[in-house]
Amino acid sequence: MKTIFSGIQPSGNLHIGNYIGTISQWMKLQQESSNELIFCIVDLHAITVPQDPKMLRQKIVEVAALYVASGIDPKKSNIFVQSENSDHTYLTWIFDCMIPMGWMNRMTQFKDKSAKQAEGTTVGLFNYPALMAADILLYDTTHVPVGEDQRQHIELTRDIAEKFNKIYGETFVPPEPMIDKQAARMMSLQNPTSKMSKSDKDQTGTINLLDSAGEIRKKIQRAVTDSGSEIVYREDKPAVSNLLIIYSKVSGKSVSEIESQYQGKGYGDFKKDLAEAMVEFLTPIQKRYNELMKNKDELSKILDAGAEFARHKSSKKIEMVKKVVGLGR
Ligand code: ATP
Ligand code: LTN
Repeated sequence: MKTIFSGIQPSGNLHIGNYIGTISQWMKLQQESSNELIFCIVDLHAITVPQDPKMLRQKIVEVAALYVASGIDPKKSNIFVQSENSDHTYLTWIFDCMIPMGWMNRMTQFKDKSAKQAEGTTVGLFNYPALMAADILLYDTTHVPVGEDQRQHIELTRDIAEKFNKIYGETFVPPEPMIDKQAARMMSLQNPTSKMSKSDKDQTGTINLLDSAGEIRKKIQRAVTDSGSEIVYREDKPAVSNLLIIYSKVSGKSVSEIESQYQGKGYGDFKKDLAEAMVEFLTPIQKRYNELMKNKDELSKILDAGAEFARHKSSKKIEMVKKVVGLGR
């Protein structure tokens, strides 16, 4: 049996990169009935950079609704909000007291994110990977489906588990990352050298799951392409290759099928069809999302049940940790 844990920050609008890179992997894992699945809305991670409190609370509910609308089935998966289980922050402190500074200093995402913080970088942003390790290790997670940018954090999580086990005896399961080779790093439609990101100030390169049909058509129409007119997946064609993967993932066709479909045709036809495939793909997700947001009772019940499951499972791990570390009486 696999135990799967993953999370997304409610720090903005979920986009097609989040969906293709992670949520679609979660859906596949959901099809194996023996898996235990835990999907978290990591609001404590979101506050590592400034957030407007009202907006944050709204985004937490929106992200939860998008998980369900995208096909995460609450009968098969547990969905909960990170801050509703304080065991995450408790375990983070214990990890803080055993992680060498040097390990944290190596984290490349911190370097990127802190460079963007105009108001100064917080200790929380530096400590972010320790909280992520706590998220994962609290639940005896065996596999963590994420995008490529999270690989280093999962390697650190493994190192923390191994170090803890060495000092205090077998307590944590070192987890494996699960990264979809093709979809691990979807790029901005405006700049194929930078990752599609929800915190990107310029959202014209990002297709959000809740974008209207008009916005989707406009963004795809304006997407940058490469020199030459061939529609092929090739290293020297990063923009077109990115669009081909997106097309493949939203239409269910393989990349080579799409390449042959557009042999001898121009970018115009390709982009027009891609936009329609995207609209067709997102329409049912948006419909379900709107239903969930209209009547929040269903969502509340899902999140209450998820939090209860999470607290129940993690409390046993915390008891064990306190005992081996020598905390309390
Ligand atoms: P931010 O811009 O705030 O860092 P983000 O868009 O990178 O946000 P996260 O909440 O950090 O999104 O990531 C959620 C999940 O989606 C992670 O598993 C991450 O690896 C994955 N992910 C994010 N962006 C992409 C992308 N462009 N391609 C593939 N996967 C992605
Ligand atoms: N750091 C991740 C989000 C995240 C996560 C996790 C992913 C927090 N905790 C645990 C997988 C498992 C991010 O920013 N994408």
